[in-house]
Amino acid sequence: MKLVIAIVHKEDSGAICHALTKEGFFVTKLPTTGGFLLSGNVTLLCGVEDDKVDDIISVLRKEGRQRTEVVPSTASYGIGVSTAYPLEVTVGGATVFVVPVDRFEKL
Ligand code: 2BA
Repeated sequence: MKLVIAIVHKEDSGAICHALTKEGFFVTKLPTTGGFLLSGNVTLLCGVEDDKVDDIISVLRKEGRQRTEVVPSTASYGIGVSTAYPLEVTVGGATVFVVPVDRFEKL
């Protein structure tokens, strides 16, 4: 079994959760904050059998959109870093970690 941890844009999170649950996956949605932009994103936790991991990644690929975000010049971003000019960064459709699960129980 694997735990798929996916960090997605909050605007895509509803469609992604809907698509995952429609396909029969169990999902937990956590409100999170990116350390660089310091803006809200969403982290999804999905425990699945090994052979289903690629199906989840296909849904994320389909529903998650890459975006360009502009950090205003007045903003300070990250840990104590600030920019004199507006800065453009590309935020990916999803950042995905797949980790092994030693034990899974529902009590
Ligand atoms: P943020 O940390 O807010 O980062 C937003 C975007 O800013 C990133 O998009 C990347 O394009 C840029 N960025 C982040 N850190 C940077 C740095 N140290 N130097 C230059 N540019 C930087 P993504 O890479 O698509 O990441 C989207 C979100 O996924 C991140 O939001 C963060 O919450 C999470 N994330 C990405 N990589 C991660 C990792 N290796 N570990 C943990 N979380 C990660």
